[in-house]
Amino acid sequence: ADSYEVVVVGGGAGGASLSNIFARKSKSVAVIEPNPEHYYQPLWTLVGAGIMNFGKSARPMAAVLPKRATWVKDKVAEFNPKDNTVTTEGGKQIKYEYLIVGPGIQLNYNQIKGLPEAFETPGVGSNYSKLYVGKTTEALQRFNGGDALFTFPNTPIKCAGAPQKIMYLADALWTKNGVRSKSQLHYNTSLGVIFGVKKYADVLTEITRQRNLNVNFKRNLIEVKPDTQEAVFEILDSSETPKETVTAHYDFLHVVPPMSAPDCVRNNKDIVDAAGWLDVDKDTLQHKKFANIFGIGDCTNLPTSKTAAAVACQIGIVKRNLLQVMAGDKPTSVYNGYTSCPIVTGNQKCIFAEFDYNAQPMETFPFNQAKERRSMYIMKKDIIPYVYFHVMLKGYWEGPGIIRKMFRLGMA
Ligand code: FAD
Ligand code: UQ1
Repeated sequence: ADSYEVVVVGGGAGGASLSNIFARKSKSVAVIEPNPEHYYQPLWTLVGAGIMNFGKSARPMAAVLPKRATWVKDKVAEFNPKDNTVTTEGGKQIKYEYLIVGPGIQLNYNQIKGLPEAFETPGVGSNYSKLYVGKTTEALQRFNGGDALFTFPNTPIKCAGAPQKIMYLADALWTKNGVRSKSQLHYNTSLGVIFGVKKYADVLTEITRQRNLNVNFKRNLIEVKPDTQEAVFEILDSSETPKETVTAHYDFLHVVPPMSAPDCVRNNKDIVDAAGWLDVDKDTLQHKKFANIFGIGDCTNLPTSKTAAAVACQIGIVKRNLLQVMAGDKPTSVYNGYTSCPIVTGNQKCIFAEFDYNAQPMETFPFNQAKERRSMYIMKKDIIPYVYFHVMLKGYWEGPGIIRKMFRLGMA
């Protein structure tokens, strides 16, 4: 088998950044990544809304992975942590001394009955997949009034704000092109709150009231019937078995699918927790059973919201802790759970949520980030993507902690 000091699974936000760091710091690195392109997915909200071109979110994978690493263009099929190897779908065995696991999260669209067929019809889109984000754009444009539904599934997901961001952008677009007055917008979420942090939830609740956006809690999409343009929701707090359902008619439907860790992770009982996520220490990001394995990003069971902003902070923790482990020491860097969700709330407006493991706001800037601001929209649309591609992926950005400290010093 081919053998490397460090093997990185996934060339996404976490994997590409860490492989660039360890290409500089270790004897040999391999990255296992099947996709010829790398995507900055946070832009897909704006792509779906028709504000930005898809191409802006993509780079050739070869351009973001380090030259000094071996790119294995294949998919991990199986982890064999007791032998320090991984097996690929192409049948390769790859041996490692240290392993970084970052294959992201899996979209399980097929768990919703009728959905694959519904994507073949107009009016149905989903910003979460490169296959369906363009369908959102088309459906938003051709919408001519009626019922618009926006869903949030009954599983953990990446970027928990994205399912409602597209509703605010749809509201703004339809107001501009004159169809808003003949339409009803409904946000059907499996959760019992609009957002997990009270400070931002209060503002979002007020926004939905003012704009006449109807929010239904504990509603989980289980079936789409494209022939009759109907969506079936399970009522999660129903006391009956089986649970009661409601059927709603749609003219526009934005679907966020159920998600899980990728199959190669969740099917391996040695490396996951009871819920099927990669089982890592929430402080050090080291695997709980295998000391030479670290996890990063959406595939892990870190009890924080799954975002690229969280990954930015996790990069520094994995970097320092893995270097300590490679030197024979114990890992001592501790992750505070930092995550961020820039919630675009309309035409050039954004609430900039930032918080930690305790769901307490942890804001970077010396003003109230729960207020809708144009400056934070520019931050989300132009500045952070620039930082992501030019600084973070190269391994030189560990989140905005440094900016936050600068402001604190300046204010003191
Ligand atoms: P990813 O970046 O998804 O990378 C995973 C990589 O692993 C991929 O390249 C994939 O091809 C590869 N892979 C998959 N399976 C295998 C396998 N078996 N073997 C090898 N490689 C594999 N985050 C924010 O911070 N702010 C936002 O505003 C925001 N908005 C979002 C909006 C949308 C619509 C979406 C979809 C996401 C958004 N996110 C946002 C979330 C953000 O994109 C993710 O949290 C982030 O990309 C996670 O990084 P990752 O490295 O864990 O996974
Ligand atoms: C961030 O640092 C980051 O990494 C580049 C992201 O990922 C794409 C983000 O989405 C966010 C919000 C941050 C936080 C950045 C600042 C400037 C507060």
